[in-house]
Amino acid sequence: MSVPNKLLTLVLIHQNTRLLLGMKKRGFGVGRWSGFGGKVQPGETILEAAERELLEESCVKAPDIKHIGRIDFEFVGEPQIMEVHYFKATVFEGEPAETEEMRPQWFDIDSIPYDRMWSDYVRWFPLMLKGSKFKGYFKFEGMDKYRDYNLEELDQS
Ligand code: 6OG
Repeated sequence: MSVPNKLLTLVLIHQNTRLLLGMKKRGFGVGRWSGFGGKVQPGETILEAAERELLEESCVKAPDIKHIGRIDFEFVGEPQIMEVHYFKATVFEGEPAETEEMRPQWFDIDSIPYDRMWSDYVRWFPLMLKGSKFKGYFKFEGMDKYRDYNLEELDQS
């Protein structure tokens, strides 16, 4: 029997040459820099979940948040696919602040800490930075390496 996908969100705030990332302080992906996001709850849309998680984890709201991509992650040995929906924003309201889950920090787009991020980031980040939409699939073996992947660049967003 097939298992329904686990729906997750991830939001990137990108302003010209800088990008806001958060250090994950607990739970899945702890110790890695990442965009802000989490699980879609029953009764909310994916967009609502993206906005809620962004606020909960970074203390900012992003009025121009836009869906830019989807990647399905398979973990070898696990039946459930993680379906992650990516969003991008260029403006925000409020001040990024540390929460129980994340410590936000601005990075220059020339010094993104790929070695301390999920290893898929280096593949799709260039598409996100240049304003393209994308769709992909990664098959992870453990937490660090992926065995297979494909990534398709869609139209410019
Ligand atoms: P919580 O379960 O803590 O949210 N996430 C990943 N992001 C990328 N780019 N690659 C991965 O490789 C990821 N695995 C998880 C999705 C988890 C957050 O971490 C992201 C969510 O934003 C497999 O609520």
